[in-house]
Amino acid sequence: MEIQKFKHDADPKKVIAAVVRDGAVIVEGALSGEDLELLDRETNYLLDRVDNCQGVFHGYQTKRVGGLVAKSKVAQKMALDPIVLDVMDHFLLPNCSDYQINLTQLISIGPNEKQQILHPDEGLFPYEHSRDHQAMINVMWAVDEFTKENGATRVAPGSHVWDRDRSASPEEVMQAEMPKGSFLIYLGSTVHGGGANQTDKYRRGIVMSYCLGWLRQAENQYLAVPTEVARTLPERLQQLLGYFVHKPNLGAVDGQDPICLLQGRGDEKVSFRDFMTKEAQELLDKHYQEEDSAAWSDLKKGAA
Ligand SMILES: O=C(O)CCC(=O)C(=O)O
Ligand SMILES: [Fe+2]
Repeated sequence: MEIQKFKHDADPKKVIAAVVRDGAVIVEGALSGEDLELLDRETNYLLDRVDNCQGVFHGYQTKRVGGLVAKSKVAQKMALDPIVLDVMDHFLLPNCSDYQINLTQLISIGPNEKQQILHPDEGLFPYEHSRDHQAMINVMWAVDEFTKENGATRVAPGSHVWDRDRSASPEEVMQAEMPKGSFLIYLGSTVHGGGANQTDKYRRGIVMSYCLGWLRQAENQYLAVPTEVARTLPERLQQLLGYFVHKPNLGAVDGQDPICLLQGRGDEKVSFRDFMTKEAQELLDKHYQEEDSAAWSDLKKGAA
């Protein structure tokens, strides 16, 4: 099985269908030459200021930088890429009232780095869920061209539906070779890992990871992005950082949507409000209209 490739102006439905089938897809040509030049400078600046990671999983010849929404203008744009968000809507919205950024990470695999162990990223969340429910989805953006030689991400297409204890045989693993400015989308259940870098240059990639809105974020976005910076961002990006109430009742501050506080338009007096899903609101309305205790027990079942 190959990793299917699309251009950035492709029909999002076809991109989604490829992810449903293979658990991974490549989309090319998502950044302009100007964005790529700026990204090159932004990432080099950040990488000059960090040391190599220390660990077999993160690597010893690899550098990583987080908090990219605060640190890179181009990353702010990447996080809101329309095709990426179409894919997230499709896979994540059936199981949450909104999703959020899970983490942002610049990964620069240095010369002589060994290949990373193959893994699914969703192991981060210590709960077992059914295969038709995605907890997280990652997007690996190529800052440099990804080649077999420089450590293009290794992926086992189709592994998103394998039994969890099955491991990939060598012929089931492909490398996500792609020009810079492309991205690889892979599900949290898809088996993958960084490749070995056999060249004398770094391979820079940026992971933008998204997860269900009711999970704990791998990277604490409220601290990774200082409030002064978060305030200046587009509203959709503020919501993706986690400034929203997951319906009906997660993430509020004094009963209010945190985005109102971030944007400086909170209520003057404390005033709790409901953030019901449409279904829950209908049941509540029914209950209060009829004072019907059967509807109330339906609501409790629905929320369980
Ligand atoms: O750098 C890569 O290509 C993949 C890295 C990865 O999968 C990880 O660190 O979890
Ligand atoms: Fe990974």
